[in-house]
Amino acid sequence: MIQYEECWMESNSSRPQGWPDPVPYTRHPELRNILCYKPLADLLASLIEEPAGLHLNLTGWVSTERDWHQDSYLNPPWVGDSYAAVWIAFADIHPDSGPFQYVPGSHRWPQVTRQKIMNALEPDQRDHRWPKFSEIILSPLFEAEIEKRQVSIVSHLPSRGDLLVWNGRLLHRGSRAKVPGMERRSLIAHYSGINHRHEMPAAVQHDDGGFYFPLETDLNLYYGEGSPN
Ligand SMILES: O=C(O)CCC(=O)C(=O)O
Repeated sequence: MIQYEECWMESNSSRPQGWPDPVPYTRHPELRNILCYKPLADLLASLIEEPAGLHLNLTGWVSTERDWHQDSYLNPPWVGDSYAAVWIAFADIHPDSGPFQYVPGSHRWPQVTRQKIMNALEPDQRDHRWPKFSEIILSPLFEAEIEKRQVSIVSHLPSRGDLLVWNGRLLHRGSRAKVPGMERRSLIAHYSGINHRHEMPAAVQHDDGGFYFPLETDLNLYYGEGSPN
């Protein structure tokens, strides 16, 4: 199991539609075709200044309801800013469905570090569930920072086919749906610079130009003894 992907187990695996595991792109060429599409690969490479390798998919069709976080502290420290994520709308997104929200400019705030947040957790909270436990501590602090700085929160309400790219330091969340369970069709993908993930197998280049990490995960954790598709 790979650490960052583990971070999403709690809030990703029980959502309807999509796949409960974090790496369906390793089994489905259709996902690789979309997410390694050359114009997207070129855009990501220009932003992080190195080719970007795909390593995480969130494919459920409701909000993750994952509260405020930055992706940077969820990753190992050596990844640094060689990181970007994309949010692709598969339908027009309704404001009541728990849209993706972010705080413009928060990528320039002082950074939360993984070391500090780990130190703040109880020893028995430092397993794969640690991002959920860290939320309990961090969400009120992020809320207070938003209040203190008097900054606005943007609800991302894309039309079908729109694509948003965000920086690993950006404060963001999957907001709580006003209508519980309301559909929110999206494909979310996370990428790291291919030279910044030495703990992962070497990235593979897709025919279309983009890269992906050929990660293996224990699918029994997500599918029991059933075979995934
Ligand atoms: O849109 C969402 O539900 C949240 C996605 C998110 O926070 C992420 O991919 O890091």
